[in-house]
Amino acid sequence: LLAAVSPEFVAQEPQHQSAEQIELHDGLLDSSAHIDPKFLYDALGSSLFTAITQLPEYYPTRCEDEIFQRHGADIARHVGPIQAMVDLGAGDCVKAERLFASLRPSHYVPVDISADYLQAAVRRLKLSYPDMRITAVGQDFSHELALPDDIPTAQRLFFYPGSSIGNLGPDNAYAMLRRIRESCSGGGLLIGVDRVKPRSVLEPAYDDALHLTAAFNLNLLRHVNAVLGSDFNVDDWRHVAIFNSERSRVEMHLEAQRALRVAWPGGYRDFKRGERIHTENSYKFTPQAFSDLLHRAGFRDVAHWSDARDWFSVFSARA
Ligand code: AVI
Repeated sequence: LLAAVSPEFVAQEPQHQSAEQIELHDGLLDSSAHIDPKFLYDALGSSLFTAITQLPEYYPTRCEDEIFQRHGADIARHVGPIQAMVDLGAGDCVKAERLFASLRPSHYVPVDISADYLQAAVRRLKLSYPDMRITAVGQDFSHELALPDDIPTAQRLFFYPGSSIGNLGPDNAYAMLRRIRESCSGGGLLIGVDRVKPRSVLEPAYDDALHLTAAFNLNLLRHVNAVLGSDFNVDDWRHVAIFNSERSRVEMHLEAQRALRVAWPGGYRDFKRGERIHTENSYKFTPQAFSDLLHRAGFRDVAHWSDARDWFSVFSARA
C-alpha cells in the first residue's frame, strides 16, 4: 500500500520506527529536504570535526583559545568564585581543563551525549586532578537539562564553548539559554560565540581546501544510512557551504549531482539534479545581538571579550 504525498515524495505503510528514524523520514520528505546536524556526529564525524578545528581556515577554535589566554584573568574575575563547572558538550574535556587553573572549580560536571567518550576523558582527568570531584553526565542536553540535584543552582557555572549555540535556530537558542538560566539561578554562564564577519573569511572556514568539511558533511549520509537503512550514495552528492547574510548564518547543504532516488524502509524520495538537503546552520552574532539574547533569556551583568581580530567573543553572564 502506497500513500502518495506527491509524485516525488512517497511514504509507504509505516513500520515500527525509532524516534530518530521518524525524524529522518519526515525531514527527507519535507518540501525542502533537511537532516538535523546532530547526524554529523557519529564516531567518524566527531573525529572529522576535531580535525576541522585544526585547519588554518577554521578560525573559531583558535580565536576562542586566544581569548582565554589573553583575557583569562579578567574572565575569572567576572565569573567570580564557583564550585561546580558544568561543561556542555564536554567531549574530551580539554577546553575546560585549560580553565581549571584560573576558575578553580572544586567540582567538574562534564555533560555529553556520548557517555563512553566522556568516561575515557574522565578517567584521564581523575589521574591529573585527584582532589577534584568529577561527575560525568551522559545526556543529550538539547531538549532538557537534568543535573544531579545535590549541586545547588547558585554554585553552578555553565560552560558552553565553541559557538555550539550557533548551531541552534533563534527559537531553540533562546529556549536553550532559558533552560540554562533556570538551571543556574544565582550562578553563571561562560559561552563562546562566533561573530558576523566577511563572507571571504566565513565561507572558506566551512569549505576548506583539504575538503575535510566536505567529508564531515558527506559522512552524515553514511550515518543516516546506518540509522534509517537508506541507500544514499556519497558519490552522488556535493558539499555546499554558503553565508546567508540576511539570516546571519553559514548554511551547509548536500546537493544532488544527478537526478536520483533515495529509498529507505518506509519511504523514498526522488531528487532532481541540483536539489539540496539542508544539513546545518551556524549562526553568527554581533556582540549587541548576543548580549540582547542573553538579557531576553534572563541573564544580567553581561560582559564579553574578543580576540585581536574581533572574530569571536566569549561572554560571561550571571543568572
Ligand atoms: C560545532 N559547531 C560549532 C561547528 C560550527 O562551526 O558550526 C560545526 C561545524 N560545521 C562545519 N564546520 C564546523
